[in-house]
Formats: sequence, structure tokens, C-alpha cells
Amino acid sequence: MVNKNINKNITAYAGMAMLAALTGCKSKTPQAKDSTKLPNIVYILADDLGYGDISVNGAERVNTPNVDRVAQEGCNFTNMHVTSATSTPSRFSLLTGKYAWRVEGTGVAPGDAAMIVTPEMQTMPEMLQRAGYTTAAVGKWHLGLGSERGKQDWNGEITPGLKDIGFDYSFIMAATGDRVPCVYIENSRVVNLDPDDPIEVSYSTPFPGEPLGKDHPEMLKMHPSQGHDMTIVNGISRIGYMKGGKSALWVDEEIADRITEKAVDFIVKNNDPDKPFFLYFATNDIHVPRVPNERFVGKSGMGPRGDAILEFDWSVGEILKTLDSLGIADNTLLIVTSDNGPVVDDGYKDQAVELLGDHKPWAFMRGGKYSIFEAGTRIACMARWPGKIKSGKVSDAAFSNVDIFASLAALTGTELNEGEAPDSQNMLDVIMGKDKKGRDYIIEHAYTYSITKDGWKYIEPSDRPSYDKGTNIELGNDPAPQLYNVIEDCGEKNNLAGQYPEKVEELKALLEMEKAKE
Ligand code: NG6
Ligand code: CA
Repeated sequence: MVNKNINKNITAYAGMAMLAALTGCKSKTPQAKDSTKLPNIVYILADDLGYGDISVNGAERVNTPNVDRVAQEGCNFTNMHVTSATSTPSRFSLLTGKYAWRVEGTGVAPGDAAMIVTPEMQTMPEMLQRAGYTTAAVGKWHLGLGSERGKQDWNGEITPGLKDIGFDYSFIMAATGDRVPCVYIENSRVVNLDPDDPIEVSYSTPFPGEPLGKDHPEMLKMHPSQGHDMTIVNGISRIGYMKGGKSALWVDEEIADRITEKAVDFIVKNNDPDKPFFLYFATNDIHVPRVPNERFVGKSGMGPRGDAILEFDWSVGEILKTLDSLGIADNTLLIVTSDNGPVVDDGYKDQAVELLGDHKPWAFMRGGKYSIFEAGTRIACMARWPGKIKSGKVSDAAFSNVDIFASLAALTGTELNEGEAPDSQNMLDVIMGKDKKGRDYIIEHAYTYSITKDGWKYIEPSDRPSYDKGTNIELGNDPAPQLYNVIEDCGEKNNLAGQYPEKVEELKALLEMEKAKE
């Protein structure tokens, strides 16, 4: 207990010093109540939202006033990157401060995956608990549960779970909207489960008597364009097989409402001047299947994909409203971003392709989700902290989602342990809109790797396909080395590798050096 208090005071002092540095105020002698000065932190993570999917970044056919408000009242980042072009590895890097590609088994996870961020790992929410925060994860998880694949007790306590990696509270979807089990899990237990109708989940074998999308298209209200033809839940066939748990099944049209309500509830219940909170709010929007609430249906003119963007913006608005109504906006650092780049057809016939028109989810970039080209991993991101981050700023400083860990440690004055967040760099000054440069170099991963330094991007040669037909995305793979000047040629059209062999060698060596680290 004594130790804990000492720790708390050290933390509080470091936090104060940090805040003093940020505000230019003189630091005071620390007192226990100074820990109250640490801001709440809300991290809103959209799924598959493109850089160009929001009006503040130039979208004209969808209007996202709430996301835009965050950018306008804070700093909009034009050069923020995620470490990987899909959800599981991108989120892994965020929550561990370690490149996912260093760790086996961090690819897109099935719904019955074992925990990928494991209790042995040092995590960002644990770090924030050390700093005195109450922590929560709400929404899409997609980082596995339990200790062994396929061995979770969906009808009892699903353990280990999020409480074992630093989240005091959790209300999650195990994987994605398109993967079974299609249920909410609150603090390790399936919500609203009838014990007489137990849940069974399999990713290998269908359950006899349970209709599948591939055999019963007449039962579907949304049809797959690729895969997604197994168990049918709410008229939509998914990836994986599931049986039972009827009373617990989610209704896709209500997911945004349910999780936003839980996120808001957590903020309201944990609005405590003596103890800050950290909320990781990972929306289901705008991942497939895109099935927004009827309030948004038809509102974008671009079909479910555009309507899901409006629904995402609504969720952001609910968070903003909550912070305003509690009077805690000024004491809350809010970050809004996405896990990877955009995709139009991601496996369901939802008219996203037909109704896209001149809308460009990838904005000025090439590629998209799954791609090593910029659109896969260069992401919309904005941070707001009224009074601390200047409003109306736009920053092209380079940083990565792997840096959030060390940056929040710096913000809260929390010392990192040996081996904790090894790839994470403190980019707090970037987030605060003060540092214009950011990282020396950015590493990205989408099967192959890229490294970008001083505007030069090198893509490692790869024998994988250069194009994915299903999603109509250029993956960026090429058996020859690629080098682009992403300042002058942000669309990555002119491969300059032949012209600048020394640049290629320099960047290749730097990438090799990073990859060789443990
Ligand atoms: C793909 C799915 C896609 C999506 C993705 C993961 C098919 C044909 N495609 O395999 O729909 O679920 O995995 O997306 O099944 S992510 O954003 O969670 O990484
Ligand atoms: Ca995603």
C-alpha cells in the first residue's frame, strides 16, 4: 500500500511536470491531488475508414461534422501511419508498442483465436493503470480470447480475457462483424445468454441442421461477394460456424447504438476528478458487413458503406456530446483514427462499388486495405485537447500508431519498464501539434515491408500477387525493389529504384537493421 502511494506520487509529479512543460506553467511541489490533473484519454478507432472518407480530409459526398469538429478543434494529422494494413496486427502494435510482425500469429485472427495480446505481455492499458487510470475497451476486439484456439468457454467465463491485459472494463465483439461468434462479451461473459441454449463455435466443421449461406441464399438479406458463406445470423452469412446462443445474438443494425451506449456509460460512470479514465472505443463501422441503423440508411447516397461512415460520425458525436455535457472536454485528450486503410468490396454485395461514383476513400494515395502502398497504412488521425492542443492545426509530422504507447506514457509521466513497448517512440509533441517532424523513419507491413525516411519510401521485393481481384486493390508487391518519393509522388507512380541505387541500399539496410531486432 505504502509503495503504491509512493508510486502514485511519483507518477503524479511526473505528470505534473509534463503538464507544466506543455502549458508553460511553473511546476508546483507535487501533492497527492495533483494526479487529478492527468487528462482522461479517449481513443476512438474506426475500422477500415479511409483517409478520404471524411469531409475534413476532402470527402464531398459524405459529411462528417463530428469527426471534422475533432480535427477543427484540435490537430489534423496528414502523415500518421499504422504498422500494418489489417486490423489484428495494427491493433496489436497499438496496444503493445511492438511491431506485430515481430510476433508470430498476429495476422487477421479468426473469431475463436486464443489471446494474441497475452497476459505475459506489457500492454498500454496496463501502463495506464500504473499511471492511475481506470481503463476500458468497448467495441471490436479482434485480438483473441482465452489461452487456446477453439477452447474458449463461450458459456462461462472466457478467460484469460481483457481484464488480464489491463482493461478494468470491457464490452466487446470477439473478432469482427463478419466472424462468429456474433455476440457481445461483457467482462468475459457473453451478454444475455440463455444457459439452456449454449453457444458452440467452430472454424472447421459446420453444425448439422444449421443452415449455411452457401446453401440457402434465399435466407440472406445481404449476399457475399466472396467467402462469408457460412453460418447465417440476422440474415447475413458469416465466416465460421456457430450454433445456439439465440438470445445473445447481436442485431447488426443495433451494433453502433449498443457499443456507443456502453462507451458513453463508461465515461459517465468514471467521470471522477480524482481518477482519470482511458477508453479504447473501437467501432464496428465501417467494416463489413455494413448494416447501419435505419436512421442512416439511404442518407449518404452511397449505399451501406457511405451510410456506415455517417453512423461512425454519429458515434463520435455521442462521445463529444458526453464530454461536453459532463464539462470534461477540456480535461480529455481525444484521438480519432482508423486501424487500416479503406476497402470498397470486402466480401459482401452491398453496392459499395456501384454507388462509389467519384468518392475516393484512399484520397491522393495508391492502394488500400491489405496494401503496402500508402493507402493501406497512412491513416486519418486527429487529436483534440482544448486549451492544450491549438485548434485548427494541420500537421504533416510523421508518426505511427505504435508510438501511441510511449507518447501516453510520457503524457502521464509513467516510466516504461525494461522491454516494454520496444518499438514505440515518444511522439507526444507531435500529438500536441508542436513537433513538425516526428519520427526519423516509418516502417509499414502488408506481407512485405516498407520503410519511409525523408520522403523516400522503399518497398521490399515480394513474389506475392501485385493485385487482389476480389477487393480490386493494388497490393504493391513487386519482385523488384521499389523506391518512391512520396512527397512529390504521393500516388507512388514512378519507381525510382533504378535511378537511386544508393538510396535503395541505405533504406534496405535500415529496414534490415530494424527487422533483426528481437
Ligand atoms: C478478410 C475478409 C474480409 C475482412 C478481413 C479482415 C473474406 C473474403 N475477406 O479475410 O471481409 O474480414 O479479412 O478485416 O473473407 S480486418 O479489418 O478485420 O483486418
Ligand atoms: Ca480493419
